[in-house]
Amino acid sequence: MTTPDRHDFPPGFAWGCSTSSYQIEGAAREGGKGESIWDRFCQRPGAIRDGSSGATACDHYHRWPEDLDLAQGLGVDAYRFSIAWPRIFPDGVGERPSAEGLAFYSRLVDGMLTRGLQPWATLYHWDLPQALQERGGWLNRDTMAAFADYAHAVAHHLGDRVKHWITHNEPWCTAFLGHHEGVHAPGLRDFRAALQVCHHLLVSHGDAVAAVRAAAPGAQAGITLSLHPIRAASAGPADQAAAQRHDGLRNRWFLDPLHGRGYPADVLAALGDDAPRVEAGDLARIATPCDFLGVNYYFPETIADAPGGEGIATRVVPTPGAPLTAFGWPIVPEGMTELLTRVQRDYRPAAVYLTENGACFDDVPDADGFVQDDARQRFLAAHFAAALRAVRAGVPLKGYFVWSLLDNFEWAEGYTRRFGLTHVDYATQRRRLKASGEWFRHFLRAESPAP
Ligand code: IFM
Repeated sequence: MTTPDRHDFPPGFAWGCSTSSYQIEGAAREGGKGESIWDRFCQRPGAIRDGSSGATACDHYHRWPEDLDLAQGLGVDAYRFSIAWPRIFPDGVGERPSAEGLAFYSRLVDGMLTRGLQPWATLYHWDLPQALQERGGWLNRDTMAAFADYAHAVAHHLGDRVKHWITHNEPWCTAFLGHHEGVHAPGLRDFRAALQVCHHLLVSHGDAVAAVRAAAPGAQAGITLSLHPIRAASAGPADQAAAQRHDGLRNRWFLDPLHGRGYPADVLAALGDDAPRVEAGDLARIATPCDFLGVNYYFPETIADAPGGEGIATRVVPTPGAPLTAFGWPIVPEGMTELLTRVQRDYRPAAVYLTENGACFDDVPDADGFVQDDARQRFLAAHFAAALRAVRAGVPLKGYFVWSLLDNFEWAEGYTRRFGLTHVDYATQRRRLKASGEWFRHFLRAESPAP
């Protein structure tokens, strides 16, 4: 497979990199910020692999000019970041948004624009104000209204400069990792609750799209889903049916209602009494037309039947023949092409952006602090080629954001997993572009044929 050149992609194709507030900002209690569910969850013994938290993270709250310089130095067109809701409404709701919180993001956005970076703002990348969690969090329908108010407030203040808005990042993770598996904040283990949360997230997405459009006419709005190609572990009927169920809850549970089809009937049947309570008008709100679909692609899942298992009774088994990242995720670039062409065939979204793709490897800095991460470079090159194949197959793919600009706080894994194009020495906060970052820079400048 030859590595594509930037010029192989259509004119105007947006290249970018992504981050999120809790994973990089730090300054957990500065600038008037309220407590988030992640601030609280990290205090739970055993919740985070290395016992750490995002309290300091990459100290981006103070070092953002240097970080935006790094993004500019890469030569990306766009920078995807997220806004910490508790910086804007420390208690989740309120008469007025925090002037200090808005001023921080206003400076950040101005910093992007002066560096020629198109700002892409995500409204919810998992840091719910703890005050709202005390009132039931995403299980409480009032949180949907609070989210719409928050979305309106930030779009009102930043919408003159931010033209691309993402409502939720990976609602599957919020719902199921946070409320069923209990490995993400708020750490609940209740399948039925997770499904209800998921429904509220989707309704709140539609409401937030409307709020953003009302506050910032002409803005483009969409949602980012973590999607996975699903393969059955065997040709046997039980595994085939399990794969169908798993695809139902992982992918179609989101894609179908967002595209006006309601929840998939086969999944509703599999869920039985666990299915969420849906009120009149909810499905229409979820189906609020979007300007684009954001897709985060990391890996496919191979699925076996798990009779008597929790939830929809499926289990993920190793994907045959696939090498693994340091996180144990199978490396399958062709899965990206398969996923994108499937989304296009089945849903025909107006535009698609890969809002995250990247990989974690065991980076080892040399004596000079430089990381020669050839594996990440190969990973990216292969996935860029897979994206190009999707474009050539007719997918309206308009951009690709690499996860991530910086090594950062990887949720339950703490600082043990590094996804950055830039190495961060957390003791000194020194940043240093990795070999993969240098390769990406060459690719973006189309300076020389990529190896
Ligand atoms: O770090 C996360 C990000 O917050 C959401 N998408 C997946 C990334 C890697 O796990």
